[in-house]
Amino acid sequence: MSEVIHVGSGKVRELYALDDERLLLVASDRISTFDVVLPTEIPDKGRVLTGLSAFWFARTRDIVPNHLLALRPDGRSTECRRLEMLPIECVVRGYLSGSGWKDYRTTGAVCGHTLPDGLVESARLPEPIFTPATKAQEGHDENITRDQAAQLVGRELFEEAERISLALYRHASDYASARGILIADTKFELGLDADGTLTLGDEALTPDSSRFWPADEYAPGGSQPSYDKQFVRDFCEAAGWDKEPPGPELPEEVVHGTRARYVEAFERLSGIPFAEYVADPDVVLA
Ligand code: Q0N
Repeated sequence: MSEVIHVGSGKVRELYALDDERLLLVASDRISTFDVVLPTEIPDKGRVLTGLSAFWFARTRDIVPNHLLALRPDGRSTECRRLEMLPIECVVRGYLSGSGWKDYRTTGAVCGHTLPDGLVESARLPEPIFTPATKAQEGHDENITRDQAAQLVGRELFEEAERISLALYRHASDYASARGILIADTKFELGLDADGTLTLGDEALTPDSSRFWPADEYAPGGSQPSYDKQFVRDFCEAAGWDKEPPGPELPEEVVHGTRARYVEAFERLSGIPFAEYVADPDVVLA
């Protein structure tokens, strides 16, 4: 039995070394809310996110090359090209929410983008904006200005990362909104391959790396329901949980309702029945 080298872990994903050039990215069924991983898993969540990410990778290869080499038959593991990751999170926002809304309310700007006066929470922005953030080892990523980001990666790479991120967001948000899902914002991780080519890594355009909102319930002027996690949030609020770990166990109906939302997002966006993906993950690459 050879040693498996654990390269890194996120709240809900693990990364292992396969060899010098390749990594294995494994998406678990764990779910986090209010920044805490809950003790109850959502069956198939890791498969849904892996399949959706692979679906987008296959459809955005003309915009930017990506790290995906192969999907494993389990549907939750991907073999990836090892990259040298940029030290910034590439965030794009099409709507004013989360830290973007917070920064706008206090300063009128987000990451150096001055925005029109009078925008309400969840407002659609006149144009999507690139709002880079630092990669925090612990706690929250911190929004930084374009100049700070350019200092971290160099002006030329910064400009290419911005152009790629905006193009990916525009493509995906147009596609998703036509299928009833608003992508309020999203985070990309870009890195350099062995040839120095800027390449899309991590998972992309999933509900864990983005804010998905149901388009038919969109009502600017307050916070929006989450496409995927709203049942979980509502349960946690009603349970009176103080948002400190450990989080509450989820009841069966919340687990099933949440699983159904993930599967629905997969099917709406990909147009592929989830059972077909489970039977043969490569269907999302066609
Ligand atoms: C890498 N992270 C981010 C997954 C995400 N292809 C790659 N090459 C080199 N490094 C990385 C990737 C990718 N993807 C990405 N860390 C390393 C955070 N991780 C945390 C664990 O789960």
